[in-house]
Amino acid sequence: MSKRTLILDSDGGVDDAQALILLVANGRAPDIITTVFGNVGRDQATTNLLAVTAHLGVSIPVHRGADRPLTQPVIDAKYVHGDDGLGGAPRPATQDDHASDDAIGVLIRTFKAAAAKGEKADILMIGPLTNLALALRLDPAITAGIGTLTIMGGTVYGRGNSTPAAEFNIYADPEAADIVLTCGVETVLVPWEACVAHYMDGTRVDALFDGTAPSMVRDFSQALVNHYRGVRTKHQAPDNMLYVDPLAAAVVIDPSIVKKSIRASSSVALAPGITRGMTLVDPSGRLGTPKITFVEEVDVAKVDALYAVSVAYTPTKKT
Ligand SMILES: [Ca+2]
Repeated sequence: MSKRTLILDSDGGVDDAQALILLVANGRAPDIITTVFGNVGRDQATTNLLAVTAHLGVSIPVHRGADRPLTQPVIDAKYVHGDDGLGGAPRPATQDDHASDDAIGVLIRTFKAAAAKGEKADILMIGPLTNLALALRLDPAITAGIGTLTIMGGTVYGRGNSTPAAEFNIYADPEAADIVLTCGVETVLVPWEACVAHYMDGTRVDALFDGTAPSMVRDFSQALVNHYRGVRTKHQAPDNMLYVDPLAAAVVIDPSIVKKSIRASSSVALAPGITRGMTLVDPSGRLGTPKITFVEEVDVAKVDALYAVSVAYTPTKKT
């Protein structure tokens, strides 16, 4: 059975780059990439993802999407990802140009084409949820062509990172997130607390890279992870590599890694104040929105194994 079409929607940060490498190295390369503002601006995110595909020796069409949220001002996370979004990691000598400025149209056409054939396309979203929200607003019927929507974002126990209550990808565009989380498709959310709970400690990261033959992908990955470790230790966090976006990518590659999750109705707090951008988790279903899956625990040894494969990846051909 052929795999479903996979779309990767990304804001081009350090862990986005690692997620894309993880997908390609483990046989689940996205067919289409759409970009969005977030960790850095939309255009920088686009450049970054094209840099990653160049390092990987693959050609994947990259379509530029939203450069701002639906209603609020743009925020970024350069304090984590660096001014270039990739922590200054080495760039390829050459890279492809982006395929179009019509990510929203691409999403709509891809899901409609899938639905017309009685099929579905999967989407992994690892940035703010603006592109899919815009697509759903323009054509709500696209839900018929959406298979599994996997998201890195939100919280399950109410503990955020951008604010005490809100995780970055949701906080960056709460109105968009509310549209997406309540649209009624099969949704698997990998929340911030799961990202904090699943990591590789710094000693093991060093051992992994030391034990892997040097290559462009290995060296690029090492620069990414070491940048992130540096940001963490500068802020007195433990020296370890939180997976974050690669954790959501791992769930797409192997859904069986999920060991514990909650099914719950959800909605996003939109009111100004300390709860803005918080994902409400309602297992009782009284909220009335469609239930989605909040991941709590994964088999981290399996994620480690997928990550080791990604670090050792060498391009087999230039397509
Ligand atoms: Ca991201």
